[in-house]
Amino acid sequence: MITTNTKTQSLTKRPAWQALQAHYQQIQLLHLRQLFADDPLRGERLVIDAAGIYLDYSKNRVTDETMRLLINLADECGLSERITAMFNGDIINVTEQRAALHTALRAPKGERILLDGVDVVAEVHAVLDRMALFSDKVRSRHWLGYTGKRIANIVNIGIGGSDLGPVMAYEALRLYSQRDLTFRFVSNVDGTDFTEATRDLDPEETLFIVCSKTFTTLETLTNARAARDWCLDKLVDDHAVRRHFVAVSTNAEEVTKFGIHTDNMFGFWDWDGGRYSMDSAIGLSTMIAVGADNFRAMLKGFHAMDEHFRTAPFDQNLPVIIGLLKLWYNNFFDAQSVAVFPYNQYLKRFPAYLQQLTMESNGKHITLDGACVDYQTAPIYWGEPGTNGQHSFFQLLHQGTRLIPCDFIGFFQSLNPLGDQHDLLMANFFAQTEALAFGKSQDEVKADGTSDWLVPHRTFEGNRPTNTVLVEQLTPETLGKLVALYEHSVFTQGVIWNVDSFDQWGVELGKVLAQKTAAELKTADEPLLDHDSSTNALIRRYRRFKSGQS
Ligand code: G6Q
Repeated sequence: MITTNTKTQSLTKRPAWQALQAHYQQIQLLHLRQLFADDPLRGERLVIDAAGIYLDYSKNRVTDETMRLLINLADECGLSERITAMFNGDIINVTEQRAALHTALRAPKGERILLDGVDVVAEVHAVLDRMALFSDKVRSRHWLGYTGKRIANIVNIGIGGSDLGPVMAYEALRLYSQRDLTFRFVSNVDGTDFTEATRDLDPEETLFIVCSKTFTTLETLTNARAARDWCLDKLVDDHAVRRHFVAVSTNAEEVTKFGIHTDNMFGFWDWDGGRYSMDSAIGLSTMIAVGADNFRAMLKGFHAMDEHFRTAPFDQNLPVIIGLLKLWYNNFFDAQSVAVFPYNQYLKRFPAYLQQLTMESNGKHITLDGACVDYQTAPIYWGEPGTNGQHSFFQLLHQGTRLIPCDFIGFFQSLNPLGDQHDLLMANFFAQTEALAFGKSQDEVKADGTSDWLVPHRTFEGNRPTNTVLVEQLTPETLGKLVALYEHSVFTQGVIWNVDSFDQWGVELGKVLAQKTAAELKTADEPLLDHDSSTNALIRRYRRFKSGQS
């Protein structure tokens, strides 16, 4: 167990960190053109081909020495021990005094992981089996609504970790989904979200999955109540709730209070954080969409990446290398953000999913020892599917003033072959990383016959680092691998930054902050406001507008 009373050496004082700093001074200006010219096999050497994923990291501003020093840093920070601790279910989520055992969610049946003497893998599979029975019923149209009509629409209500994973997975695996079922996702407390999601649905044919680990989250409970009213408006009888609502939660008491019978509840565990839960019962909508077999294939993919992460030497370890490279730019080149570009339309929600995974996990400035960091932690993650981004913000990547390391994710095979469109997509995919790395020199621009005054504008300095991640095809299994790849790269970084990657006190703060203000907005009497003058004035103005006095 990692406790807060063992002081670890400050990261920036570690010999490996200082060696990296000295090394950075030497190579910071080294150009990728030079690195490739010096080593004609670089593009075949700086690659990892493992677990069905091909990573080419040769277009990074690193030498063999950089990689050696980065791995030294991981070693010095005890990454191996921390990986073992995570897989063993040790209390690595120190501030919440919990294990972070999401890897148990995809452990194969029969494997045993004991937590407080209980085999959690057996529990996981018991829930998976119940989910499979339920989703089979819905998919075979045997789950009937209260009036006897077949359920045709599934609406997932949840937010944050109880929404982003399910939405991303549904979009990613849409090709594998049952097309005669409609899926919608409601997260925002803005009434527009619920209203638009249900506008064309018939309550008699609609099933709500209320996903909330705590079952106390304001947005989700508010939307769930709106859903119940919407349903009962037509179905009238309270008993209808049983046919039209299921819950995914760890809080049976609150689920019952809401009126959902625990027979219709699918559980998970406090050792599974929200943003690490898309492969738990939180993925019920995914399972209904793609079926239990595909869901299990996704778990198999997760598990394959878990095993790779657990066992591969660091220099051949995909999550470790990706994590270390991002850290290299973040902490030594002072890069502020990381961009992720899936060249696959089905992965359009993948960057949003990664934003939560990376920024909620490592957006921390206090170490496990309770000290304030003197280095940067999580960068800002963002992205869009290619090729769309090329026609907007890629300009900044190519010629702006900021260094933005990027991950390009592509697939050999299209799921929707259409003429030569996949070749065109991939041509762009390859061309972008090439252009970012090598740019176009002044001489090359001049040689094109460009007028002198225009030459600086048309010159691309290059040396913009990218990773290329190539996968055969987007399948449930490869999706599981990709998600686990990023989960573990986030963990790798969290270990080095020495932060708790599994708590989220900032999110908790948000959950209580609005409660007080909500009461002040609602009350009929003029409330006594004790915020700052700006917030007080804004609240008064809103109240005046509401009461028609503006
Ligand atoms: C995830 C976070 C957060 C959480 C949501 C929803 O790791 O804890 O995003 O998932 O706030 O919480 P509930 O599932 O409890 O409603």
